[in-house]
Amino acid sequence: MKVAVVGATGMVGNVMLKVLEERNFPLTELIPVASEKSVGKKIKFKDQEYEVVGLETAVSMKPEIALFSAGGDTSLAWAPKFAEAGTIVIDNSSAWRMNPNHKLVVPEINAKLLNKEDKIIANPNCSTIQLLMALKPLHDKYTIKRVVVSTYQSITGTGVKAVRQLENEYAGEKGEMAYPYPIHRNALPHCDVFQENGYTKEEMKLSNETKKILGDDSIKLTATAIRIPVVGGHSESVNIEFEKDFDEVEVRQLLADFPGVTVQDNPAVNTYPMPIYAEGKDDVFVGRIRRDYSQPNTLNMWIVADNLRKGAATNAVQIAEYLLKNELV
Ligand code: 11C
Repeated sequence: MKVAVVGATGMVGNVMLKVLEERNFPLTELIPVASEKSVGKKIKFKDQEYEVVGLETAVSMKPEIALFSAGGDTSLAWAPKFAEAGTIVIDNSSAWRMNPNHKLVVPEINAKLLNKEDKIIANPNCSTIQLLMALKPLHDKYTIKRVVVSTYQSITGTGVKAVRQLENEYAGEKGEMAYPYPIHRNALPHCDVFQENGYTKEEMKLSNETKKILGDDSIKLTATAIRIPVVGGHSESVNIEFEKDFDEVEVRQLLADFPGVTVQDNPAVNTYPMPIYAEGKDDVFVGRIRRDYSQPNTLNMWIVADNLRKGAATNAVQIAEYLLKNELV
């Protein structure tokens, strides 16, 4: 099993390599792929060194699977070339997510849709993945009518330039800016670019991807996405109105039973999810679970996950594992 990691020198690519190694993914050959300026660099994987190659070379090596995290343009241009060469692409960009010919997959939710025809599979946006991991078991039981979500997103979602901006500002040094304003000691109500409807792209991804993954266009979702000076993960304050009434004890049980979700909810001893705890972990953490007293059938909760792990790399590797387990590759 030859596996290519496209964007291997980037933030998500780096975590993809880590996750492949940790989960002991049964690859026989790793093909780290990056842009021309990184070609020839060495990457260590399982005590072995691999040389970074360019995209053209990687296609000619015909990997069985390619995990892509190199941006939408690279994905649009190169994923079809890999697919033509017989490679299954699992793509972490937004390029294919809303394309009706491609599946948008969170393995715990809808991997069953996958079949041998799927050559380019889309990995959802990080803030969508963690939200849906907590919504899915509740939607199945009580049917979601409307969701109001506010996100508190890690600077790692923007990339290495944003991490450097925060570090420079923290150290009181000048440097390149990833954001239009300082991020240290600040909160920016601005993730990704603004659209004509007043929402940002990130906010609309939450709504559109939710409908596609849950296979239910009737779910109403409105989002406000905020960037905060945090590194370990994204947090989300979520208010959900259901068709049916729920039992709080059952809600906790449904969440605790869902694979990949950990309930951290004991206010009496100040137990609740936080990015500082979620960092480096694969699970999605849910807490502050409580009935919204202001209207019927409505629940509040707080969801935290490492956006580079379950929000990106881990989800992509889990898709690859599913393909393997079900002989789809
Ligand atoms: C952020 N969610 O935190 C973004 C990063 O569509 O895959 C990932 C963007 C995407 O800014």
